[in-house]
Amino acid sequence: MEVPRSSLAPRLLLVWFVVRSSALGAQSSSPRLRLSHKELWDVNRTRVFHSPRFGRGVRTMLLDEYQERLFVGSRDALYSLNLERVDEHHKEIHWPSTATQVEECLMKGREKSECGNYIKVLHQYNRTHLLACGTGAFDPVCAFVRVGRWKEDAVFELETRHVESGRGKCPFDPNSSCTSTFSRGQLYVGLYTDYWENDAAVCRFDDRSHTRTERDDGQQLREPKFVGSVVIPDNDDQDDDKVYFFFTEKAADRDGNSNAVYARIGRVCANDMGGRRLLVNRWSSFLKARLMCSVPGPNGIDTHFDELVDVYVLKRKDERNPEIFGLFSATSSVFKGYAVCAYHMEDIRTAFNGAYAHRESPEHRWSAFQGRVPFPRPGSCASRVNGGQYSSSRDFPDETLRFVRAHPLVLEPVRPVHRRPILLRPHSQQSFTHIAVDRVEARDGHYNVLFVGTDNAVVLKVITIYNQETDTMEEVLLEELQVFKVPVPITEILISSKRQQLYVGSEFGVAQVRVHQCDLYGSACADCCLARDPYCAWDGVTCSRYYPAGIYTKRRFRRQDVRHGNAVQQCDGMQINGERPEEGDEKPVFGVEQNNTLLECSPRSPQAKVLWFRQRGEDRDQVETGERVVQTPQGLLFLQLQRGDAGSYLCQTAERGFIHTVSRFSLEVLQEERLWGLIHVEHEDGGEAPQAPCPLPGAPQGSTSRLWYKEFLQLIGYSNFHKVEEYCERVWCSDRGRKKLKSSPSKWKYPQERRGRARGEQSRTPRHILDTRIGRVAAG
Ligand SMILES: *[C@@H]1O[C@H](CO)[C@@H](O)[C@H](O)[C@H]1NC(C)=O
Ligand SMILES: *[C@@H]1O[C@H](CO)[C@@H](O)[C@H](O)[C@H]1NC(C)=O
Ligand SMILES: *[C@@H]1O[C@H](CO)[C@@H](O)[C@H](O)[C@H]1NC(C)=O
Ligand SMILES: CC(=O)N[C@H]1CO[C@H](CO)[C@@H](O)[C@@H]1O
Repeated sequence: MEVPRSSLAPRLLLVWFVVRSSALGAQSSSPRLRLSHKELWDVNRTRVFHSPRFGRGVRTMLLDEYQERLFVGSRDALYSLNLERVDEHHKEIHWPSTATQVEECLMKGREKSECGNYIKVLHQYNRTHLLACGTGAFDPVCAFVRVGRWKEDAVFELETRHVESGRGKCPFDPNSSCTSTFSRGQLYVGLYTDYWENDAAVCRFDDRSHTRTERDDGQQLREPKFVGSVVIPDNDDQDDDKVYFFFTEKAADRDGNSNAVYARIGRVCANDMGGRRLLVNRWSSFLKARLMCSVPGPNGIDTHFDELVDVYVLKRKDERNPEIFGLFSATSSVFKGYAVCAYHMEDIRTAFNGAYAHRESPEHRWSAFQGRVPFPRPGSCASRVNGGQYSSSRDFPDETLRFVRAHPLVLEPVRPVHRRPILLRPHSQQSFTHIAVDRVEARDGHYNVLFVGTDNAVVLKVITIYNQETDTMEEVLLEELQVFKVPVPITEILISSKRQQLYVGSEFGVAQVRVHQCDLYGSACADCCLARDPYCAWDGVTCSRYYPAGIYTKRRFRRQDVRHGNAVQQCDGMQINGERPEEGDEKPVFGVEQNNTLLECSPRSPQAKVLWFRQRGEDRDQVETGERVVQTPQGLLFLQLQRGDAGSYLCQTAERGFIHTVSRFSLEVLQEERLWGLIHVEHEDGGEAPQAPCPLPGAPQGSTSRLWYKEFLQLIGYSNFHKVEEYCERVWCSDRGRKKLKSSPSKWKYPQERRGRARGEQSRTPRHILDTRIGRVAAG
């Protein structure tokens, strides 16, 4: 139903509250893994193509698995990238606007940057050629690009002799919204066809003919923003293929609320040639429906996400029934919310086969058209399904054509699967810009893995799990990947399931990112299970790629529980694989009396809860925190350390019922006077001191200020020699210390530690904490 959308903000706020307190929003929004760009590099999971001449980013991308190339349209350039390694052996076509074009563009008062040739349309035209169209300095152009038939042909050339006008196929303005799809020699486009952006149209072109929507017809299109398009067969008869367009348009409401918009799905027959006497070169089959994505609220008032941001069509084996994912936003002056809804073709077809929306005049409400509907049914195709009576839309009776022209809207909206979003961010700091979906077979079923791009170079990897019993949706945020160094908006995401790669486009370039890197979750069974990543399973040794049964039948067993993440059940009685076992070594930590000391422990997963215990003999008590002992995200912080604080501590994480001991510490408390005395002596003592095992950090090479640490140990009267020695090595011989850490057999690294080390810092510990740590003081 077309319900006018008036006061959005209060409703959204209400929903935000409801969602917050309901099971739907009860999950934390922390990812299991958060990887910075540098970290993605360090683990060899990404490559980035960034040509020096690469200007104004990615406008369009085309994946060609057959030729193993990724074609990219940019400003004044087309690129052909290597799918395996986007940053190696690329080919480039320079295709700027002509000097005349630029001159005329500038004369129209446009900026120089706008007068570039922005490639916005790029399709596989035939076995040997691509079709490319660009804005050509507000004078759209189209041309063929020769790519050769075989990958060995290795050609990439613009057919410069046949550059033709691209009017109607590509917009004038580089920023204009535009969508296109190509099928069987036909180009289907949704765009603004003119310089002033007055004429929005959905068009079809082949070599000889074209079809389009009516000009200036607010019933068909009203200031649309085009988002996506796809050709989907209805049945075995090709003549029944439909082209679907996704867009947002202004609502034509009684109350004249000019800001209200609706998300739409529009549909035409792929073979629609228009009528013979009526609707010449106009669609005889254009219909549209509202694409609904809303959250049920109390009192039956729903909050609607009406602005379609992006759409992804997940192809299946059954070509007729892909799954459709829409990324929506709802904006108010207060905040911006996002939602992802999924749609089944069955529901889409039902809507289009249902009642036509009708109203007597713009002052009336929309209702179902009650009169006689002509035959063939308006909006259907000239195909066998219609009795084979009509070989072309040109033969359709006038009555059918007149009806479809007057009733382009169907009454029932298309509702999402489960009648609710599968992903909901009612209150988001980030803007979501793009979505792509991969279908993954796991041990306990199939999962749709969503990859959602943001405006700050991040891709979120998420699965959502529907619980039938409670009719709720659980969102599992697996990874948060920062795919570009700079926080640019993500403008494209393509997936190669075959290669298990994402190709992500932005202003900065094209990044290739592997969709999974299971070992990063940790090598223990529990870490792997708790991650709930359908791509990953524990194979008895490591967390690695999960292959469904039959592909690698040799594998004895695989532990994975995506639905519940029940590590207790999956990994019961299993060796935690030598990784910080329950009875592992205690890490010695030295604090100075009256000073601050941090026992560092951050959980593997930001989703885990950290618990601190103090061990006294057999007894283990939870540490009482308060003003002096503070639990921070970096660990347990002691302010003004006291002698009584000395003892054994352990840090545990709890996650989905699984308890894991992360570290054990033995905290020793040193007396301040003795330490100070010692450091002073050393500084004044000069060259006579015997060689220290390594120079003090910051001290010039060969400096006299060297510390003989054994003497130091004796001075502070330390009995437990080994531990202190180890401590000193760590503090003073930091390089060696780091190397030692790196080569340690445990592969696991905490995300935060990794991040810290990558930046050449110790950790993300705040500066003031670092500065008060004994390491600093002792180092002088
Ligand atoms: C990095 O990954 C590529 C595959 O993307 C592989 O060919 C290469 O050997 C890897 N390099 C290292 C150092 O692991
Ligand atoms: C497009 O829009 C952006 C911001 O909305 C603006 O900065 C830019 O100049 C516009 N034109 C082009 C050619 O990108
Ligand atoms: C593909 O289309 C181009 C442009 O029309 C044409 O020159 C070429 O011969 C075609 N190739 C094939 C294999 O049909
Ligand atoms: C040995 C040591 O670390 N001493 C420091 C303890 O804290 C005080 C005040 O915070 C410092 O002045 C000492 O240098």
